[in-house]
Amino acid sequence: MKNNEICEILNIEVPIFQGGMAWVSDSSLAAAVSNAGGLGIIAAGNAPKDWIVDQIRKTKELTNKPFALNIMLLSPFIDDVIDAVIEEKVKIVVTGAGNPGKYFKKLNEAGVKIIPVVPTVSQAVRMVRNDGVVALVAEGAEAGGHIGVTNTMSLIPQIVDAVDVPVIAAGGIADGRGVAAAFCLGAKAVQVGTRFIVADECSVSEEYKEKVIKAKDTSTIVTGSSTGHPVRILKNKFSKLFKKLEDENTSPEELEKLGAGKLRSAVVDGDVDNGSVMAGQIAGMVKKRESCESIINDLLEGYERTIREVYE
Ligand code: TUI
Repeated sequence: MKNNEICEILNIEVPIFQGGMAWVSDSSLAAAVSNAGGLGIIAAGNAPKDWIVDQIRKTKELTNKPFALNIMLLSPFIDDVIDAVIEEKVKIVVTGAGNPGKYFKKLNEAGVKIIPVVPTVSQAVRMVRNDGVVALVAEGAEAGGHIGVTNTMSLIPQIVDAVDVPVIAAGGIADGRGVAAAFCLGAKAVQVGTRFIVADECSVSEEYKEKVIKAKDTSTIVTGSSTGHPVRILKNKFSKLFKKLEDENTSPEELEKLGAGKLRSAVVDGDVDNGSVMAGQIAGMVKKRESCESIINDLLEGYERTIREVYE
């Protein structure tokens, strides 16, 4: 699995991506994952250009290895983010939460390797028609944050069959068994989000980490389906209220107001009751705080153990 097709394209050692999670994936987390041989990803989220430039520069100070920037296409600063990519010479961009079509030309001219995250086969097919798209992340609805509707088990093989670029599987993967399963479905790499939230190098509040560690298999719900932006999130006072208001047909404008700034409250201020604690369904299995290197080694060892057991 090491040094496979994806590793060759991106010049990384291990085909494991750390998910670009808004407010969570900063230079500290991304550099630690890249230093451990995976692909560290800074999340631009809704952040302004100066924060993004600062994080890119910090990451370059912390690692000589390849890293990526995740661009959240709903960001109000999206044009500035694209400029930051080009000015700071970021070599790999992962896009999410929308169609990056408008930005392909600019990124491609700058020689950026583009890896769109897609939740459907039709999006996947559309994305690979563009120059510069070297791979796709196929993200199943087990994932935390903004999601589609199809689950990983069904989504991965269908996207693998539909495109001729390597596919990175995401959504519900947090140990070596999940990595092995993804590879069995035809993926050439995995993207892991939730497990990296509790990594030593992840700067989120202790309260956020504790909330993930305490989660069970049934601890997430999906809010925002009525506004067209479904988000998987841990159950708490905030998400239950949001869901209740949604069920009562509250207007999208009011819901948007209610949600504004809530991810930051949980990640930065540690308000895990009134804030938005995004995490995937696999949170129930994430129990241990450890370094990114230790997580990557465990994913690799677990993958190898699983494959051996399958063949026994
Ligand atoms: O982007 C994610 N996960 C995210 S982004 C985020 S920040 C946020 N917060 C609140 C509301 C919305 C976003 C938190 N988590 N994952 C990748 C992903 N991309 N999942 C689904 C999609 C996606 C959705 C629609 C990709 C393309 C797409 O295209 C729509 C179109 O118009 O073509």
